[in-house]
Amino acid sequence: MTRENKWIDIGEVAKAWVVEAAQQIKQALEGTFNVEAKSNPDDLVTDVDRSTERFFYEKVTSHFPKHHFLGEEGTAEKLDRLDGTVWIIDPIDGTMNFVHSQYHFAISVGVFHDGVGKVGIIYDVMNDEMFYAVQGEGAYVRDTKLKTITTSSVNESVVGVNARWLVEQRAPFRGELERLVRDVRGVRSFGSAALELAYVAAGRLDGYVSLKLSPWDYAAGKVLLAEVGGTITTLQGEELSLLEPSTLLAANSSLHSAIVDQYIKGE
Ligand code: 2AM
Ligand code: CA
Ligand code: CA
Ligand code: CA
Repeated sequence: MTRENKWIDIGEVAKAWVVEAAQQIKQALEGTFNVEAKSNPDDLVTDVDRSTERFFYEKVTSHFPKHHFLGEEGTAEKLDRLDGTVWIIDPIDGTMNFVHSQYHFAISVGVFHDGVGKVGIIYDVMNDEMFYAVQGEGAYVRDTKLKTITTSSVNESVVGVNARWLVEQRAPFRGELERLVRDVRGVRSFGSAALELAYVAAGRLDGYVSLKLSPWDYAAGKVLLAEVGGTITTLQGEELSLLEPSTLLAANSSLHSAIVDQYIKGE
């Protein structure tokens, strides 16, 4: 049987793996696990991040030997191109929440083909909330189809932003972000970039800003946002690389252009 859109089938397989990985993560939370700092004391990794990434790596390479794999914990070799099918996976997004709250963290899985987003899955493990999209087929939360996101002005918007960026003297765009944070209706900080992107797609946040994210943080969110008319780029409005870290701005289209034009590029 050939399906018109093979990405629907790949998406179903990926969702089943995500549910299986989530069960293993919940089991791990009942025992003890090792926590280490990576680049700095706030940058945590646990055994569970690594074993979950390995679980996906083994699933992808055994079921789809021609596909490529990019994950935060470096299970696969470094990838320098997006040709063919690439799985971009963050096994646990929001590791600090995982360690400190045992709540509000996600598995993020994006599948891209020749650089085009095909499948996006963001799964809030403890809340059992699955955000899911296949290119051209719409985006869903659980079984509910997400609507096209509505536009909003800056002063009627609630935006996700990490407060740390505003007190970091050397942070780029600090002054611009300070002005934005003053002007918006409210700011929120959930500690999981993937969930914040899912919330923008679901209309729970109007926008999300970060000064440094990597492809695994936003790959799945990019696929979700494309299905609901959201815009996701660097903070300066450029296309995201999917291979290198960058700044990030995701929002409804009018808020996105207002932030780029009036705050980042400056009037
Ligand atoms: P992580 O939990 O997978 O590391 C926290 O504000 C958000 O930023 C999380 O989604 C976190 O992903 C992400 N992040 C990206 N780079 C980070 C870093 N160097 N240190 C901490 N969080 C980082
Ligand atoms: Ca991390
Ligand atoms: Ca992450
Ligand atoms: Ca992670």
